[in-house]
Amino acid sequence: MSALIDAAYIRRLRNSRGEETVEVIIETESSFGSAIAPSGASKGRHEAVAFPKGGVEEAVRRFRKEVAPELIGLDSLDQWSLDRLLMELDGTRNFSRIGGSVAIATSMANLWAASNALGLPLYRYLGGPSANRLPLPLGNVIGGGKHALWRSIPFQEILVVPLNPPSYAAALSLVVEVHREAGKLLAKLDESFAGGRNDEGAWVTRLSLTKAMDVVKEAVRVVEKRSPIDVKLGIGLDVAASSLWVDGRYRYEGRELSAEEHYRFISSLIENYGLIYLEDPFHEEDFDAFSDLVKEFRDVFIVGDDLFVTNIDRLREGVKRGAANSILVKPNQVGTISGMLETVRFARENGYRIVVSHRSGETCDVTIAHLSVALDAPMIKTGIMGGERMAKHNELLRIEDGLPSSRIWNLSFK
Ligand code: 2PG
Ligand code: MG
Repeated sequence: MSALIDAAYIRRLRNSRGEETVEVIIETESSFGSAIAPSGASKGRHEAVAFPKGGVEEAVRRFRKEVAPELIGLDSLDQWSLDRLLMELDGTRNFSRIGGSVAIATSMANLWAASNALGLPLYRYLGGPSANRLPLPLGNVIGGGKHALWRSIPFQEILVVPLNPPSYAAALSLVVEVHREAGKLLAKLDESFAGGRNDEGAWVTRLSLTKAMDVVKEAVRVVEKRSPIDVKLGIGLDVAASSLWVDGRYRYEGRELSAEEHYRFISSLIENYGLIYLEDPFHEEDFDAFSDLVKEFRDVFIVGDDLFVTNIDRLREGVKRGAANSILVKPNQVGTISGMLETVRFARENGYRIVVSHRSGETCDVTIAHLSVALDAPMIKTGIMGGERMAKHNELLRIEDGLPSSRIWNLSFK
């Protein structure tokens, strides 16, 4: 069986921040697939470059002139060869010539075309017969850092995740309730609060970081107590610490902390708030701090995002140095589905946990919802509120609905 590609198109669209991005459409003799590239705001230094010099216009021009003609006649079912071709056509280490956005949109569009050619949902095509387990939704309730245009908390995301929900539908309803409850509390405690939300639909606030964390903790308590089922919710943080690291110090809330002082503050937060998830607590070159934290808090998800950028070489370094125990998987950081799969396989072999993630600039593209099931990831980080975030949740509800014997991850034994 084959599904030869007979056409490939590109068009310019916009993401949830109103920035330009690209959609790629692949047609085979018997099917069709399309995908839109997401975009980050707090990008890792080592991730694929989104667009070449010359921006979206140049990326589109290169796709039409150099990429599309080469795709014609390729077998869509051979994802590996298509991704290799994209790398060869680009010829750089970080997709700086054709642009990571063009690469990932092409790679994902092909994955859809291939699944459609076989009449399978994407999660089944990629994950095989055993892909029947839903991830837990990890979403940000209050946000700041580079995702808030106006002043908010210095850390990027205060997150919440149900640990033992009976279904994705129940899990989603819990995180939505926590978000709503936190909004009500902010309205009481923060005089300047007017319901403002950031790039990912998380609330913005002028409260201090720890006050904002208290709000989330209280919202969790209220929702747990009210819930008719016995369910536990965990709290997490994406510190996005690279954006706080300036001239050898962590600078936030008027303080200038040395690496050691910041480390101590992070450990105190884990202890005081019972955090179960910590993403990028240190800047992207400090592998040693990530490895110290794992030694101290083995059961906590210590997650590398900017640290690993879904890149196998960065992860190799991490494994060698014992840095982190989990990896955030964002396909556009590496630029191809095959590159992502290679990193995920290596992560698994080395006992790292997988968390599939959106970017702050998103569209209603739902590819990552399918990837999270195909990869059997324990969590998907895709925000809570906003149409582009809800698109992923709704797709996971559809997947759950279509699975006669679906299960969902349970992390309550931690
Ligand atoms: C992150 C992401 C998504 P961005 O840091 O984890 O929440 O943000 O896409 O801006 O890199
Ligand atoms: Mg992050």
